[in-house]
Amino acid sequence: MQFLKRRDSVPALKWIARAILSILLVSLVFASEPVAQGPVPRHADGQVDVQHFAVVVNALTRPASGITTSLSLINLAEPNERRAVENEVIPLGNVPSDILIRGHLAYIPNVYSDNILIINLQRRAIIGEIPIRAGAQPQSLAVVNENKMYVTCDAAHEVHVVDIPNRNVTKVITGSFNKPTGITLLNGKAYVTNPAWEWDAEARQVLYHDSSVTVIDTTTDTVLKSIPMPTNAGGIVNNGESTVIVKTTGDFRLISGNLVFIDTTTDEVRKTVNLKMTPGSFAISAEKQLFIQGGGQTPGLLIYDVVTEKWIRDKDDALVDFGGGSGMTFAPDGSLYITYPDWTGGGQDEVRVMGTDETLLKTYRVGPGADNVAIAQIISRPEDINDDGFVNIFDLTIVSRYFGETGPDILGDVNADGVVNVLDLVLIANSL
Ligand SMILES: [Ca+2]
Ligand SMILES: [Ca+2]
Repeated sequence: MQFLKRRDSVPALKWIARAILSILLVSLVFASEPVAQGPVPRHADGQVDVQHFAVVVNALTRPASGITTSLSLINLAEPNERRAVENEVIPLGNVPSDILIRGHLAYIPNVYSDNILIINLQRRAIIGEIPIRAGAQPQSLAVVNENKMYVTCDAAHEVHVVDIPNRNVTKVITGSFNKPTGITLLNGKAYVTNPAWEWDAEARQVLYHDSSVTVIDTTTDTVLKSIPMPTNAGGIVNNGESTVIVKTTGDFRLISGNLVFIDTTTDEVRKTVNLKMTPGSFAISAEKQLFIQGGGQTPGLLIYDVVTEKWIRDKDDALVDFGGGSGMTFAPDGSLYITYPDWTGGGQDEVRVMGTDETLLKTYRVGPGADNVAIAQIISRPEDINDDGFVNIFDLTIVSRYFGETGPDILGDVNADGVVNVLDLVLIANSL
């Protein structure tokens, strides 16, 4: 590998760069190198640009009608509801099931494509993928640290550990999993829901086995405990302190859903609230209020206060205007983004934005089968050369590889001045 080219005309700078790189190389002897991607767009003056978006996963596939899965982007700074939306900007895989945002990157697992797509939201491009073992069926994602991501794989009854910089699965966690689906991280542990359902082909119905939450130590990637749950535990969130909240759905017939509160200091169930209905999706606000969609028979948005452990709006007092939604997420300003997918393919898919005063602020028309939604603050980071969402030693390595090269759009030219030199190394070093 060639690290320095003879075109650099300043011997002193070259010597400094060579010295820096020698030190780096020593530390990189055992580190594998990631795949380098194309240049990142940026302001020529090096200004950092922050853009606020809602990112919507459109999950409907209907090949006969030309409908495929895609991502829609909603520019939250654009007041005009039509102009704010860029629909179907990026094609997705077969049944996208989650979205996780890290900086300018979105990670999207596709259940039947055996992968997690990596998307650069700024450039509106797929920049790579993390392959998942065929048939494992990736469901939900959680980032443990800048090197490690967990993905629940329900058909494999496993949680896979992803090496983020190298974009591959390096470890598989097995244990008491049964269709692992939801995941949340709190205080050095991962909590994974096991809905434990099974399709009984002979009886042509779903069977529900013993549901549970599996607790994983995120340092050692080992299973610590299995906590029994009521029927069909799926959604899982935490309050940022010492409580994990699980939503069980029941069997859609006789058994109703529950909210189950786990104390993470003991990993025991502290409280169970019978919802007396079949709940839909749920989300937790910064004020620790749970917003829960009532199911088919009881549409409406319910609100439960985790702090006082009381209903703010129960099913007799639900917000009917915001019922019937699918994906839900809170923006930093406290407004709630709710997707309304049109699964018929009729194109009536919407995102409704509910303000903190429970009024409708916006309605955006989005792509077919609008399901998961996430909020992204896309910060222009030209220092992240390899597009893995972090500025670290891998980016320095790439600068070293292209050191001394000149011309437009060279990989490693962080400040876009047409040359890869010590200034680019310094910019990355300052962002470490
Ligand atoms: Ca990087
Ligand atoms: Ca430069």
